[in-house]
Amino acid sequence: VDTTVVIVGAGPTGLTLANMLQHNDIPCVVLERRSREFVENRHRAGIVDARVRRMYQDWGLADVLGGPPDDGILEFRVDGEAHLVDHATLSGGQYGWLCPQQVLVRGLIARFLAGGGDLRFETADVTPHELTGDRVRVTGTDPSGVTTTFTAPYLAGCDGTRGASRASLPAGAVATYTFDHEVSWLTILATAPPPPHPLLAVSEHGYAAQFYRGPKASRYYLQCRPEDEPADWPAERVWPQLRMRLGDDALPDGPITEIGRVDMRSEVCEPMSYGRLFLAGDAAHVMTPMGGKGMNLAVLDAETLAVAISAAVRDGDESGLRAYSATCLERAWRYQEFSRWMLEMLHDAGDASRVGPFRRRLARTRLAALFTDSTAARVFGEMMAGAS
Ligand code: FAS
Repeated sequence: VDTTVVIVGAGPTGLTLANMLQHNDIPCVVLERRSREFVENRHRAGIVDARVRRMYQDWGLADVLGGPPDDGILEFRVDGEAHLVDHATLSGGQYGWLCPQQVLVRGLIARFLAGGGDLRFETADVTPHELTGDRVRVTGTDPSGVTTTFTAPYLAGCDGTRGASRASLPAGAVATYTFDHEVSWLTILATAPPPPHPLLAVSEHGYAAQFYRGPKASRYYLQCRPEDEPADWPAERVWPQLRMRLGDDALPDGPITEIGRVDMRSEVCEPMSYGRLFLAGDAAHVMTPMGGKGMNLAVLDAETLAVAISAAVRDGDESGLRAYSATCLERAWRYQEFSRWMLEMLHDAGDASRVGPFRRRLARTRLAALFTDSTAARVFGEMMAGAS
């Protein structure tokens, strides 16, 4: 199959890129190893920030966003005391969307297929070859066992951190920067009423949070020990802890539909391109869920790459492709710094045993500034809206 762009991975990044290329009449093929049913039910992110909402609108893709608008208000509960921060107003009226990741993925798939897009689920053993010639060659095997060869001038690696794209890079082609934040969370999905606003709670008992994940669903984060396993946390232990840390004895509960542990670690791969391969989204950088930026940062890479490939194909102008890595990395490091700033603030301000009294006071000072210092609050609002 000869095309213009081969995209590996049908997550938010690959599907956003595919829809944008389709919008610009640039042929592409998407190769996804999982089934449609699997990718459409992978619950992860929950908020599309204002910058990304505008991006989808600009590309005529606003209809892929399901769910209600985000009113832009976060509730910080510090030792049981509530502080509402209206980051939408602080950012000059920029509003995001409460769009769970699986809802966005469903919308992007439907839109791409409705436009006649070539999206091949359950493609096994995707293997990129010849990354540095004029054309890349990628092989993949369909469910009937037939192996197909795809050739194209451009290859987009949108297949996450453990995908085939990263694995196809020769040793030394990229440097990988990783960081262990030494924080672990239980990540819990439950059929329980979502909070009126995202709720982030700081207390001496450890961090906890609750987010919208649908009209009858909530996502909870509960700081735990790194050695804790989900099996150590049955419902009769989870709910009292959540009530205590969220400071709400009347917190409604419900069936826990998913529980896991996420160890907070970050990763950035430099550069984000090699020959004809362009890494995008989690294939190039991983963020913690703190600040809700991982998916938002990922799809901004897709837009940068769509614009760059379009200029190269239409006008022979490859300057965007040459600048792709630097453009995306500048943004990725800003998002990593914001997420780390927030993670430190909300964890060091809580459990004193973690970092000692001096850093605890620093974190408390950072939190207090968020509620009292208009400059600090505005900077926070701008980052919550998403930096371009
Ligand atoms: P993805 O990993 O989503 O998609 C990659 C795709 O490539 C997958 O469909 C995979 O099946 C496919 N693939 C992999 N290897 C392949 C191969 N060899 N061949 C073909 N296909 C292959 N972000 C937020 O903004 N807010 C949050 O609250 C949040 N919470 C999270 C909670 C958890 C538990 C996790 C794990 C992540 C969370 N994230 C959150 C981050 C997450 O949303 C990612 O940023 C987002 O999925 C990135 O999208 P993609 O880059 O498309 O990668």
